[in-house]
Amino acid sequence: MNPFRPPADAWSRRDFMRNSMGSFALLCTIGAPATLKGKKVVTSAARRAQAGSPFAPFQVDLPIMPELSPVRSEHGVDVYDVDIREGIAEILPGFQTPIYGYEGIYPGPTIRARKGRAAIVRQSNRLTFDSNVHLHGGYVPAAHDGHPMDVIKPGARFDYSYPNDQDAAFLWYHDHAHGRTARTLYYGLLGAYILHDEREERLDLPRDEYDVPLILADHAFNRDGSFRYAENVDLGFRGDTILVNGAVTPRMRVERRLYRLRFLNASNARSYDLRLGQGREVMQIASDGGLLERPVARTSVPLHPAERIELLVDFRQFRPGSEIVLQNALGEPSTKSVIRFDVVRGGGSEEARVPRGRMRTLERLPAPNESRRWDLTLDTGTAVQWQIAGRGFDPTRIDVRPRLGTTELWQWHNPSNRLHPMHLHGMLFRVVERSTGVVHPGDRGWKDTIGVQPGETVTVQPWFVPYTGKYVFHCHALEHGDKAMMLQLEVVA
Ligand SMILES: [Cu+2]
Repeated sequence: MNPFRPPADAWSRRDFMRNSMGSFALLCTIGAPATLKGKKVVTSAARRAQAGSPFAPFQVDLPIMPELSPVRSEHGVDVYDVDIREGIAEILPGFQTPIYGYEGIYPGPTIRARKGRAAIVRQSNRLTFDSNVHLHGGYVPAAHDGHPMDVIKPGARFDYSYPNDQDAAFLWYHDHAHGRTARTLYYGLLGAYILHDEREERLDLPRDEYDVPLILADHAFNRDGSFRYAENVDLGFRGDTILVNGAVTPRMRVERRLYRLRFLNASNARSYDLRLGQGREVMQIASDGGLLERPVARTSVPLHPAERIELLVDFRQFRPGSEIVLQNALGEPSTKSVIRFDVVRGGGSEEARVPRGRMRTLERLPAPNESRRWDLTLDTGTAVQWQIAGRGFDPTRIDVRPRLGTTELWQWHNPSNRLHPMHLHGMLFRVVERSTGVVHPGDRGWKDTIGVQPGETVTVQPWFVPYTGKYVFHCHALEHGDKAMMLQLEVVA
C-alpha cells in the first residue's frame, strides 16, 4: 500500500491552467494515490444520492481520539513515543481508507500537556519518505519547531523537546516537510496537542468528557473508499465531505449542561463559518494562543485553515430529544452540515459555568520597532508559485531578522483573489487592524494564524519571543505553502 506519490518536480503553467478551471469535477488527478492506477474514479458526490449511502450524515457517533500515554516520566518530563506510519481507517462505514497517521491513526492521538512540565516526543519515521513534526502554536526552540527543511529520514527518529512554557492553549501537531504538506496532512498526519494550566483550571470550565476537541477537515473519496486528492494550486483542495475527528458529519450525544468545544480547522484550504442551529448564541473563550480576556458572545464563528477557536455551548437551553445541527454557512449543499448535537437527559449536577468578567489580562507589548508590508500574490510565470513580497520560499535566504524580545507591525496585504491564512511559527501575534473593518473581539487574543481576505490588509503585531533562531511564516492554505508561499525569519539576540 502506498497512497502517496511525491509531487511532480516541475509544475508547469499548463498544469496550472488546467487546475484552475474552477469546478470540482474538472480537477485533474495529479498526485492521486498510486493505489488508484487503472481504477475508475467516481466522486463521493455520485454515491451520496444512493440509498444507504456511507455519506449519510448523523449516522455515526463522534469519535474521540485516544490520548497518548507517556512511555515514562522522569525529572518533571513526560516522554512519548510515536511511530509515523501507514494505517487503515474506517471512515466510511464498511470501507477501508489507507492513511498516514501518527501511530497509524487519523486523526493522531491527542497529547495532553501541562504548563511548566516539559514533554519529549520521540517521532520515528516508518514511512518511505521524509517527514517531520511541527507543533503549531507552540513556543518551541527553533531546532524542535519542525522547520520545513529539518526532516526525519525514513527509518530515522527525532526527539522533539517541548518546554510547555506558555499559557494553556489548543495546539496541534502536523507534518511540515517542505513541498508535501498538502498531501501528508490530507492523508492524515495531524493530531491535537492540548496544553492546560492553573489559570484555566481556576475558571471552572467544563472538563474531561465535557471538554471536546473537534478536528474539521473536508475530504473526497474514491469508489473503493480511499481518499481522493486532486491538487489545485490556485484554489487549494476542496472536498465534498466534512469529517469531524475522522467521521463523516457525525452526531454527538450531549447532556443538558455546559460543554467546552475546541474547534481546529485542519482542512487544506476550506474556511468555515459555524452557526449553531439557526444562529444560537455561543460563548467564545479562546483563540489560537489561549484564553481571551473575556468571553465573547457569537452567533457566527469563522474558522480559517489552521485556526482554533474554543466555544462554551450551553445545552441546558434545549429540551431532551432536541437535535441541533452545527452548520457551515460557507458550505455547499454536501458540506453545509458539520455535526449534530443530540440532547439527552442528564447533566443535573452541573458545576461548570461561563466565566463572568475577566478570564485573564493580555500582556502589554513593547512598542513596534519596524513596520513591514507583505504583499500576497500569485506569480503565473514559468514556475507557478505563490509569493510573499514578491519572493517564494528559499531556505538559503533569511528574509527578516527581528531582535529577540521586540515587536513589529506586519501588514498582510492581499491583492489576490484567494483567502490566505497566514501563520507564524514559534511565536504569537496580536491582530491590530483590518482594512475591512474592526478587529472582532474574538480575534483580539493571542493568535498564530489569521485569515486575510481578498482585497484586505490585516495588520498584526508579532512578539519575537521566547527563542532566537530560524523559523518560517507562511500561508496555511497547504497548496499555497507547498508552492513557495513561505518566507524565513531569524530571531537574533
Ligand atoms: Cu494562501
